[in-house]
Amino acid sequence: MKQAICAFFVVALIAPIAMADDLNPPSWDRFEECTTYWNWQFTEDQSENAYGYWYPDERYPPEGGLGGYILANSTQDGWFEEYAGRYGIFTQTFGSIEIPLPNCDNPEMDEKTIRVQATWHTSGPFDDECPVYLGGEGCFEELERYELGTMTGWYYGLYEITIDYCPDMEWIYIYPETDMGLVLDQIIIDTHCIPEPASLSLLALGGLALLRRR
Ligand SMILES: [Ca+2]
Repeated sequence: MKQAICAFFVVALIAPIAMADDLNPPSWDRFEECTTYWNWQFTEDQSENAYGYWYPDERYPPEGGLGGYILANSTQDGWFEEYAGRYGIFTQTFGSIEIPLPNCDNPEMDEKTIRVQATWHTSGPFDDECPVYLGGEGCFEELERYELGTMTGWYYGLYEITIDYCPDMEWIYIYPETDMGLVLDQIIIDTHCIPEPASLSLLALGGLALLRRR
């Protein structure tokens, strides 16, 4: 019984951290073929890693391929166990971070959607114009940005981009406001390749709907 009670409290303590701010999980299954999932909660200080690499707390597939880390800006990165009421905080005093992600290498897939969820503090705010950028492609669309709670200083953002091919690797950049650093509580990235453009599927569905109405 005592063990059961202990187990309950351990789960109760861990669960809120594990859940974090995964407020908008993707519509696709995270663990199916040609999806990837990367979750940085920054639960441990990794500022001493070689090359400024910060590895995710969770990832799918669990291993394989080069990349799958946040590339911090040389030695200007740091970590707080607690900052403004949140736990496990990555900080960088200036500049962007880069995230190279290995991905599904399947030439039969010809459309990819990438979704980024992030939580940051106003003392290291995101850029207003283009906070999340896909190398060689352009800005992600900002679908949501709002403060978590009242006057907490913590903001949540949801970003998405769809491209009409499926590269086996992509580089994602996250930009702070000019001359400001980054203060991050979490980053969650999901990628998903599909074999035909969603727009064609939607057209086909639309056509079916029209036929049914007749
Ligand atoms: Ca955190």
